Amino acid sequence: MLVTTFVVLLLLLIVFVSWRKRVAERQNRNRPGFELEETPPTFRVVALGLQGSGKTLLLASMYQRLKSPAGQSYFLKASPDDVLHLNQWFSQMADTTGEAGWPPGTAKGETRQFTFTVKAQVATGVKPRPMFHLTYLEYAGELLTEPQAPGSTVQEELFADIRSADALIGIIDGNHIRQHLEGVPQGQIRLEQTLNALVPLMIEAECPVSFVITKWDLLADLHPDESVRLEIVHNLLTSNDHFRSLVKIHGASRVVRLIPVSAVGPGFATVDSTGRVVKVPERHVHPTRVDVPLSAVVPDLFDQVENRLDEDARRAFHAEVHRRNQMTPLEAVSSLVTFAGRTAGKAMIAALGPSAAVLTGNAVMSMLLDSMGGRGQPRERVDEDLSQAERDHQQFRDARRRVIEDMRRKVAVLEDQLPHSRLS
Ligand SMILES: Nc1nc2c(ncn2[C@@H]2O[C@H](COP(=O)(O)OP(=O)(O)OP(=O)(O)O)[C@@H](O)[C@H]2O)c(=O)[nH]1
Ligand SMILES: [Mg+2]
Repeated sequence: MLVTTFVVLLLLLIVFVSWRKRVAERQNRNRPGFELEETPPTFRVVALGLQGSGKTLLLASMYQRLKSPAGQSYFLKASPDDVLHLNQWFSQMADTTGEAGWPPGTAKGETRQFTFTVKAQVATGVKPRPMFHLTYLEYAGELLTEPQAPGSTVQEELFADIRSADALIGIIDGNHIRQHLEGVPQGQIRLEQTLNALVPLMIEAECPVSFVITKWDLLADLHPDESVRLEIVHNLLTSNDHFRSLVKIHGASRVVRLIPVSAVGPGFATVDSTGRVVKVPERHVHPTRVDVPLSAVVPDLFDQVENRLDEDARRAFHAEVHRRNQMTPLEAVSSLVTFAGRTAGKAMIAALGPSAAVLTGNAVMSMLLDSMGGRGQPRERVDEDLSQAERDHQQFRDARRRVIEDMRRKVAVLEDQLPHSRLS
């Protein structure tokens, strides 16, 4: 009898507690001004490359590849004015009829920041929503090597952008590598020049760094097996002391990548007897891996944060990821503020480095925690008991997680196909 009364009382208590919790949640939901929306954070990318190394064509080709969600869950949206420029470069590059030639090199005064919004479909029948922004600086390569004209500030601004970048991409001209391997002295000189200009700028960076070999199509004859081809290039680069020391320093806490790309694809161009890159008539562009360098930015930044945490902070971080997976969206939003104030949260913000992303710290933190939570386990269901706003938010977070997983997948495919793409 006593036991039955105790069990009944216990059940009543459980029912009462869960009812109070629901009432409190409902009150929270109706509280005016409670913000479920997150401001999409911005990650700044700077590609460092000398004059003629292929920065502009890579940018144009990358946008062309990612402007629709074909082959991945996300796509890039740019301003109409930026789209005009990107399309113009791409069409001129792709045109093998008549005298179209290549798009002209970027002039010193033409520095321009492209802002791409990474968008994804959150639910069927709903307009795609912005997940985050990526900015990409387009500038004249000569600014990296030539003295600044008196009174001009463009070079100073470029170096300030490099210092505040969330990711640096070192562009190495594949044509110079080809020349070097063929024993043409010019190739070796230009490659040395490139590394002399890039390594000092990258060595002190706190953000992830990667290297891109452009004009990969021009290296096709090096070896029939692409993996061996990259190994040859990898060995050539690591024979340079400065390059090797950069990889050693950065590789201690993060991945340093070597990504071979071609803005035009195999067989589109060739090198004539005077050493100029010329188009082959009637060929079509089939860009190679131009989407990978940008796809690696956010996953690499997040992995770097995790690698920089000490043992305790990492444990707290994983516990938070696990807890977050069980929470309602509302609980997840409010717990984020608490977590950001705790030691592990502060360590994470510090590990993000002096990046612009920190300004929108909570949104980045939410992205980071969610992206880790998605690894290997399905997200919790969309709870029947959630308000519409919470359900929307949950769907938004699920879509954002899919975007980052897709980006990770692209990098994983690269590593799988070309093991030498991992320098560290
Ligand atoms: N074969 C081949 N040639 C390329 C590729 N990308 C660029 N090129 C060649 O390299 C030249 C320079 O490319 P750009 O993209 O204009 O170089 P950039 O780094 O923007 O140069 P600056 O604007 O002067 O700093 C092009 O005109 C092409 O001849 C590529 O993927 N394959
Ligand atoms: Mg250019």
